[in-house]
Amino acid sequence: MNKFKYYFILIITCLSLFSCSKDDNSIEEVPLRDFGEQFATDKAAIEEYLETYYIDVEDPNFADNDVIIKKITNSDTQPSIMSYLNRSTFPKLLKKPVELHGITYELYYLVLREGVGESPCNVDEVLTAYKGDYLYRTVAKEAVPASGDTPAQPAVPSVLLASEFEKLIYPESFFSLNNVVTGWSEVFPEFKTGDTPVSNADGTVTYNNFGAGVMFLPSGLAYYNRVQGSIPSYSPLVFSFKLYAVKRSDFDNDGIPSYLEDINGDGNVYNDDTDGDGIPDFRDVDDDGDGFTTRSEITVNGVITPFNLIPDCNGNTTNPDRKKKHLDKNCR
Ligand SMILES: [Ca+2]
Ligand SMILES: [Ca+2]
Ligand SMILES: [Ca+2]
Ligand SMILES: [Ca+2]
Repeated sequence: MNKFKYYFILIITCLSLFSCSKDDNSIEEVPLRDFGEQFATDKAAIEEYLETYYIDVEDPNFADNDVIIKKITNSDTQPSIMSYLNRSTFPKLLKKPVELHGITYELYYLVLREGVGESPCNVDEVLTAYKGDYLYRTVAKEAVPASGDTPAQPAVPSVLLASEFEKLIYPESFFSLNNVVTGWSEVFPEFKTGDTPVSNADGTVTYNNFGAGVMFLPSGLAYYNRVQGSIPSYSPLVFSFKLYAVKRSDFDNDGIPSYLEDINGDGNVYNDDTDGDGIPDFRDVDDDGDGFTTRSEITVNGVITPFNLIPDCNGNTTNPDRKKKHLDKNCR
């Protein structure tokens, strides 16, 4: 029996930085920081940011969900972002646990509006307008006593600041959530697109009622030790974003879109492995491991059966819970 399997080669990237020693020009390896310790540092910075910054709405009607985040100068009129935590109404700040690097990250994201259309799964493509900032702390200065003609210098505390590194207002191309920072693939599936886009006479497209929010990523869910453009290594990132459109992927080209290979329906396609061979269904061309490719199993006379017309074990095409029972070899 032939087994049709694709085996993927993992490209192991070197996770170490190298630097030159000034003394002898030898290469010195800089070890990666501990993920748990770095997350604790990033979490402190993110929570300070959430406590000390507020949302200044550019459009008071929230029609376009354009937000500018500013430092609080008057706590009576400027509620902190943290004050929206677990609120029953929008804006709503939520926390999502993410298991990665042997630790559990707490990922904060602010929902300005959920959207009314479809949600991407974590390997679909998204069309998004977004703005990105990285968080950093200024260096504290100790007080310097007066000396001779030099007057005394007061101590200057460290301050948490945000610096914009990227802004995309009119996106033209899609990003694969499988190919961006981990935080994006965790947060975008929590949002939906909007109404059907309206094409205008001048060639532009108008989007309405799309999902919009802000995500606050610890560096472990962003670039971690890597320097990315102007972003220093180990930077927490803040992205405000609007989800305009979703493009479905079919990674294994088996005729079933990746999001429909999310058998347990948690928005994550990496933890669904029907035959338990270590290759998740969305990358497994033979999901049930019976030696027949999924594509051949759902193709009749060269035409792939649409997912909603694939019968389950009982020949039923209307049972929404049938998932992929049709691929269970026990059915045949
Ligand atoms: Ca597929
Ligand atoms: Ca899943
Ligand atoms: Ca598998
Ligand atoms: Ca099969």
